[in-house]
Amino acid sequence: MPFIDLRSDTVTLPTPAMREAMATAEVGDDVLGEDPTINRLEAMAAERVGKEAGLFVSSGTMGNLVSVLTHCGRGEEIIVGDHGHIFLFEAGSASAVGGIHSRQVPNRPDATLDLAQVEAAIRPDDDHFPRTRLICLENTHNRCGGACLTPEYMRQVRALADRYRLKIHLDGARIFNAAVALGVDVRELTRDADSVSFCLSKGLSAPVGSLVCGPADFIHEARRARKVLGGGMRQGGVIAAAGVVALEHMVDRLADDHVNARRLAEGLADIPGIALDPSQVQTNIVYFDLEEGAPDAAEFCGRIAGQDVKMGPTGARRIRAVTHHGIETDHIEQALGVVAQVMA
Ligand code: TLP
Repeated sequence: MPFIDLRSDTVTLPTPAMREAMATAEVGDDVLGEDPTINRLEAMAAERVGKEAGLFVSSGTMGNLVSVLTHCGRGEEIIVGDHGHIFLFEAGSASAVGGIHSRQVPNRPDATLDLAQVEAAIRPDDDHFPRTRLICLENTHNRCGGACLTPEYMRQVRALADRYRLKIHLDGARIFNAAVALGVDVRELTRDADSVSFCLSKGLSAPVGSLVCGPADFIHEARRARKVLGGGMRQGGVIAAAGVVALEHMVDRLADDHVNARRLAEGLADIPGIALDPSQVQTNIVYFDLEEGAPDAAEFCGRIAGQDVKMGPTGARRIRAVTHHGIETDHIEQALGVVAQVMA
C-alpha cells in the first residue's frame, strides 16, 4: 500500500490466497442456482451466523436494502438509530426504492437505542400512522466508534419486538469484529435478529460482497428483492471464492486490528490538541476531535496525506481512523509520528 491508509477497512486488498481461490473458482449461473462457489459461501455464511439460509449480495448497502424491502411494504415504517448507517449513509434507499418510512431514535454512545424510546416510537394501530414493522440495529456501530452491542442487549430488544410482533434486522457489516472483541460466538449476537447482513469487504479483506442471512422463507423472498434491484449474479463464484477464504482465514486476525486501534488511540490521546478517550475504543474504529487552535479536519487530513497517512474527516473538527489487514504495529507508530508533527 503506497499510503498508510486509515480511512476505512473497506480499502483492504484481497490476499494472495483469495486471488488464487478466485482464479481457480468453480462457477456456474447463480441466477439458476448453479454457481457451486456461491452456494458454498451462502451455506457457510448461514451456518456461521446460525441462520437457515444466506444470500450473496454486492455490498453492505444492498444487504440492508434487500433485508428492509423483504421485511416491509410500501408505507410501512422502520425504527432505526439516528446515527445508523441505514439512516445516514444509504442514500435514503428504503424510502427511494421501497416507499418505506423511517423513524429515528437517538443512538446512545454505546450504540444502543434506549428501549423506552424504541417502545414510544412504535406506532399504535391507527390509520393516521404508518405501520411499524422493523427495528434496525447495527453491530459494531460505525458512527458510535465501533462500539459493540452485547448478547444481553439483543435479548432485551427481542423481548420488546416480540411484544409488538416486530422483526429485527441487524446491520452486522462488522459483526465479526464484535464477536472477536466480546469473545463470544457470533451466533450469540445474531440469534435474536430475524435477519443479519454482514460484509466480506471490510476487515475480512475480500474485494466485493456481503451476505444476508435469515430463515429459508425470508431468504427466498430476499432473492426476489435482490433481483428487483438488478443484483442477480451469474458466474459470481469468481468473487464469492474470496469470501470463502475470508470466512475461513480472516476472522480471528481481527483481534490484531483491535490491538492496533487501541494503540493508535492511546498515542493520539497523548498528542496536544487531540481529544479522545482511548478506553472507548472497543474494536477497529477510532474517532477523535481536533481542539480549537488546532488545524480543522480538512486541513489536518490534507497535511497528513502529504506525508502518506490518510484518515477521514467526519465533521468540521472530527476525524475517523480505522485499522485493518495490511496495517501493522509499525504503521501505527509511523502514523502517530506524522500526526504529532502536524499538530506541533
Ligand atoms: N461504511 C463505510 C462508509 O459508507 C461510511 C465505511 O467506510 O465505514 N453498514 C455499516 C455499519 C457500514 O459501516 C457500511 C460501510 C455499510 C453498512 C455499507 O457497506 P458497503 O460499503 O459495502 O455498501
